[in-house]
Amino acid sequence: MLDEIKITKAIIESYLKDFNKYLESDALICGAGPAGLSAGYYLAKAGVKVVILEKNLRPGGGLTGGGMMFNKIVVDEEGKEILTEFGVSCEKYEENYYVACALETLGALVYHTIKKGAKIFNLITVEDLLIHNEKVSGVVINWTSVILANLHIDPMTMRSKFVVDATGHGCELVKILEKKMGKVLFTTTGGIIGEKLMNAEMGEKFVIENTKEVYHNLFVCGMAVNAVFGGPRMGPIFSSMLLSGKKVAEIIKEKLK
Ligand code: 48F
Repeated sequence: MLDEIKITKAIIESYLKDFNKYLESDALICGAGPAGLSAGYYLAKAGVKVVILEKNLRPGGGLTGGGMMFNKIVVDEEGKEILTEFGVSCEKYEENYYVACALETLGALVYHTIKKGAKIFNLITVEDLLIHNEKVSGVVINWTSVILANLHIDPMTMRSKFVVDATGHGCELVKILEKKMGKVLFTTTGGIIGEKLMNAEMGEKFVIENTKEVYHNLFVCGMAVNAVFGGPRMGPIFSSMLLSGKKVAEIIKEKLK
C-alpha cells in the first residue's frame, strides 16, 4: 500500500539532505546552460565539490532552441571532440562543421554532469553575491517563484570558494557586482564592456581566450565572457561554450590545489 505522506517525506528529506550538503562547496556555478554544464562536468570529473544553480524549471539555457528554434547546433572539430566524450552523435556537414541534435546534447550534458558528481538545483535564482574581505565568497539565493511573484521574502545564502557566472548574455552576477561595487572588475575599464555585433569566428576565439577571473574569486564562462569583456556574439555554434566551461574548470582546479 503506497502512503502519500511517505512519498512526501522521501522527497523533502532527500532534497534537504542534498541542499544541506551543498550549502558549502569548492565551486558554485550560476547557470545551467551549455557553458555552466560543461564547467560542472569537468570540475566534478576532477573530484571537485561543485554545485550548479539554475533559475529555470529546466536546464539548457540557449542550447535547447538550437538556431532560431531549429533544434540543431553546430560545432567545429574541437567541439565535436567534447560532444563525443559526452556520447553525442555528430553528423559531418563539411570539413570542420558538425551538426548535433540540441536535445540530445542537452540530455547528455545534464546526465553526465550529474553522474560525474555535480549537483544541480533548478528553480533557484541567484539574486546577489556574498562578499568577505573584498572577495566573492558565495551567493544569495531565492526561489525563482518568489521572485516571479514579487513576494517580499528574504533570501538565503550558499558559500563557495569560487563562483562562476555562466548566466549567458545577461552576465547577471557580474552586473550585480558592478552595480553594487562600481568599476572594480578585471576588465580594461573596470566595468562591463558589453557584447559586440555577431562574428562567429572572432566570437568563438574571444570566449575561450577571455574565460577567466573577473573579480577576486568570481569567474566568467560562456557567453557571459563576451558580454563582460566586449567580444562579439557568435550565434548557434556551440564549441566555445563547451570549451569555455572546460577552461574555467581547469583554472579553478589549479587554484584549489
Ligand atoms: O544563456 P545560456 O545558454 O548561456 P551559455 O551557457 O550559452 C550561451 C548559448 O546558449 C547561446 C549562444 C552560443 O552561441 O550565444 O546563447 O553561456 O545559459 C545561461 C543559464 O543561466 C541561467 C539561465 O536560466 C540559463 O539557463 N541564469 C541566468 N541568470 C540566472 C540563472 C540567475 N540569476 N540565477 C540562476 N540561473
